[in-house]
Amino acid sequence: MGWKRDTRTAELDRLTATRILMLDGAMGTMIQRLKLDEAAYRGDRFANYHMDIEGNNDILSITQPDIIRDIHIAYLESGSDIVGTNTFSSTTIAQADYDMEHLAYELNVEGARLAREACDIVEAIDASRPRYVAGAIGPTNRTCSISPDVNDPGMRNVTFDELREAYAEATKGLIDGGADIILVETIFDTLNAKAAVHAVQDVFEETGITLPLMISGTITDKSGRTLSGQTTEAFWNSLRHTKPFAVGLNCALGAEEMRPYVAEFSRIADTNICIYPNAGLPNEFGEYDQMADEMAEIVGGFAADGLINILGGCCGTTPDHIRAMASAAEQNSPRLIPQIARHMRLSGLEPFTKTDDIPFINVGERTNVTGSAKFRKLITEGDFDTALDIARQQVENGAQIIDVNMDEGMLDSEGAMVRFLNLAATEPDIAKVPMMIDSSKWEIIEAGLKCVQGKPVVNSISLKEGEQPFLEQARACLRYGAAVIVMAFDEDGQADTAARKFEICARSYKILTERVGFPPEDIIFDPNIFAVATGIEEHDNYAVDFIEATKRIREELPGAHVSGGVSNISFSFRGNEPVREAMHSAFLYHAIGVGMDMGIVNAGQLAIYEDIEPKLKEGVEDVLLNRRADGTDRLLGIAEQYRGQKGAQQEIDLSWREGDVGARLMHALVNGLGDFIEEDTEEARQSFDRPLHVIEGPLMDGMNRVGDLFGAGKMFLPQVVKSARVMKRAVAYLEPFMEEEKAASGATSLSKGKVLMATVKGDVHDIGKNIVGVVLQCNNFDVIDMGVMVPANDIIDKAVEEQVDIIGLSGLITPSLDEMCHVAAEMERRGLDIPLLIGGATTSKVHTAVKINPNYAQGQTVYVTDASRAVGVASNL
Ligand code: B12
Repeated sequence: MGWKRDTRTAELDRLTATRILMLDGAMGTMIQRLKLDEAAYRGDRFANYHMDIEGNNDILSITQPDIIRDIHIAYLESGSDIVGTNTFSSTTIAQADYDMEHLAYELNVEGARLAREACDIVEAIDASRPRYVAGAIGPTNRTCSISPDVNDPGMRNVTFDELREAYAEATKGLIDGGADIILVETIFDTLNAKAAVHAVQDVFEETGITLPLMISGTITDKSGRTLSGQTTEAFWNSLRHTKPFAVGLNCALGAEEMRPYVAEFSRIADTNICIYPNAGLPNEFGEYDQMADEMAEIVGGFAADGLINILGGCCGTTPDHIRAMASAAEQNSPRLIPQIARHMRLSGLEPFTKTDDIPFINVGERTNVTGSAKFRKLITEGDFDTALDIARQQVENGAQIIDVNMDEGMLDSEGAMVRFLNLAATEPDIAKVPMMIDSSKWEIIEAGLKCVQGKPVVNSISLKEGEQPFLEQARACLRYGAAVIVMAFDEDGQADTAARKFEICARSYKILTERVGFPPEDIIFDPNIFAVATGIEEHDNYAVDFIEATKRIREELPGAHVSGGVSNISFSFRGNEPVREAMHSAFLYHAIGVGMDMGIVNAGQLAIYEDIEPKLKEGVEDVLLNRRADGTDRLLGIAEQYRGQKGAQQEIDLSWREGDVGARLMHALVNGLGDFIEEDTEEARQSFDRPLHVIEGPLMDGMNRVGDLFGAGKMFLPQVVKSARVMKRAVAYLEPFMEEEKAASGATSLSKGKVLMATVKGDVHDIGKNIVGVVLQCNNFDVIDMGVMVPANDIIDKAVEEQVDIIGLSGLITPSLDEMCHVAAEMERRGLDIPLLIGGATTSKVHTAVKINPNYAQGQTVYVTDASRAVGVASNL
């Protein structure tokens, strides 16, 4: 049967379900082998061209079409199902190097046409299966997220719109030339890729021809990140809204080095996985010399482990490699596409997934010119460096998303938004978290969306101007790959009653999910937090209205989230910090209880719910919950006592110093108060036999209390960050005493062995791990501490390199349990047999025995409850 584009693409899904499909190998390598000279590149058409064009491989589609067609045929004959067009640099942007911008469209048409001809020739001989042309779109030689000028990190030499325009032209050419698939490849900057896919989707819409889309990123080195700094999962979160037919990796690494990232992709992506690594890493001469058999053996391992659906080669690979890899792949079934749990999955340089383990997301609010006078001053004065420090501090203090707002009448708000986001993109400490692009003007939001490579949140859109603009903006958010905050605002105004709030949110939800195709988990409603206790009776029920609406939204609009600007609630008490702090905490406690799971909060303006003085708490809750008619008057009366006091009441009230040392340590940890921590730790040390017992006694009790309050929504992440800092100070104070203990015990300094300690990937908790490290060191173990968020591969590489005797893994959040299983499986695969210690609050004896241990048959896996036991266990091993 003769294949046509639509029958071929229809067949693609069926084929990928039945076997691993083969892509081709390198085009550049094949061209280089021919050692073409300048004259050959020029051909007849460019014989008198005004500059040298040798090296412009894409021009060969015009000047030496036979060569390009023959290379495609050679790959097809060696087993490729899909060949990529010779169009890697066929954009106006990349062709500018040769003054050939005007040829971009033609290069794409010719590139696709030649590949199609080759496929048709091979299909004519063997029509049993279709052969596919993947229209290749390269990254261009410019990057949208990185400055070309070291002195000005905010500068860019290409914009999102310039890229989008160039990519749209390329896409049209590829489609007109007969491409069956569009392949956006070798992505080192995700923002470039977002521009590319945006353009591709625009062209699909314009032409009415929608082709399968393949996306291939490039992890530049063993840091496991793209050149623009994203991890594999962050990269995927940025692009998964484009629903590609396949996603994966190519170039930069050989198959061996690529393995951990392929495994990661395979785990997280609910689509086909496509990989085409280089033939090893380049040698001293920049050549690739991994032989076909060797490469086939490695990728055969990927196939056997069910990691891949589509396979090919990049730099250095040839038809021999494809033949060998095809026969290795043939013996295995394609990877089964996993079902991935539906969560809001945002990203900065790192992924951020809103799972049920995270009841509440703290959005940093200080980078908002309307909310922070200090930030506004810095921005209006053009002091962006100091303004960036504010963003950095917020992340350090526990903000999981940064809200950026530049809406100020006297400011070039769009310019300020672009500059700030471009600068923030180059600061890894800030850029690691997702951005929230906040403006009341759509133009400013859109300008911001063109600056972020991660998956951001738009704040906000609404039905205020009617359905048409709402639809357009929602569609744009979806195309840019953003989650979105929807205000409870419609043509009649901002909703104030619970019924109106819910009604508008429900209407918005219906439009978004049914007409726009917006994923419900990416919708966040803001049902408007208004000030209470204003003296106006109609305002008395505002907090209750919010809480009731929140409850209904979470119950009746599945997947959607609820957020709000918390400080509004206490507006009537401006200047009275203790009352405001109490109101915020109490409000959050009740709203989170019914499902509010995100909020713009000033972390400095929060009390610990449990610690609010009973009388104040009652007064505040009477008002918030509208429990009595005279609530406002009563609270005003109570508030008088606090007037003029600074916030964070506890810091001034020293009555907590009267308790015993255990109670004082508890109070200091729960409230994040460091002023007396050394003093109290010393007192505790004197009453315990050993310094370690202070850690495992009162200090652990304190942290567990923090954990309980946090888990119950009575403490918030920024407060836990403060507690952790105090805990670290207490532990640091005790360290020299533990060292002393070791010296006094007269123990020889003969090493008992080398232990590698790490907190696993995805987990930042390190207090426990650090303590275990210190305790082991004090007992004559050499400890190599790899820090937090350490990928399996790095742990194993280091263990092998340092020939350690034991690996100790720490993890405190549920996802770490899976990651520990993965580390164990990788240890097994890589032939290790040293003991593996497992510890940290969420780990358990049962989980270790049932889930981790079976992955590691060659070695022993031991669960350890606490630091003191670690020494005994390690010594026995
Ligand atoms: C402090 C803290 C934080 C700090 C961490 C600061 C830091 N640098 O470590 C911050 C604020 C950053 C934080 C963040 C988060 N946290 Co937290 N955090 C805690 C808290 C309150 C205390 C942890 C602690 O330090 N305990 C004290 C130490 C000494 O105990 P330990 O780690 O268990 O260590 C001892 C033993 O377990 C053992 N041990 C530990 N490791 C190892 C390793 C080996 C090899 C061995 C032998 C022994 C061993 O020895 C130690 C000493 O005896 C716990 C609550 C709790 N009860 O644990 C929550 C807790 C762990 N966090 C939790 C959560 C949900 C989070 C966040 C996801 C919150 C969010 N909304 O984003 C983020 C996670 C970010 C991430 N990707 O990791 C949850 C986890 C729930 C779950 N099952 O997933 C907990 C349980 C709180 C709760 N009840 O909800 N957190």
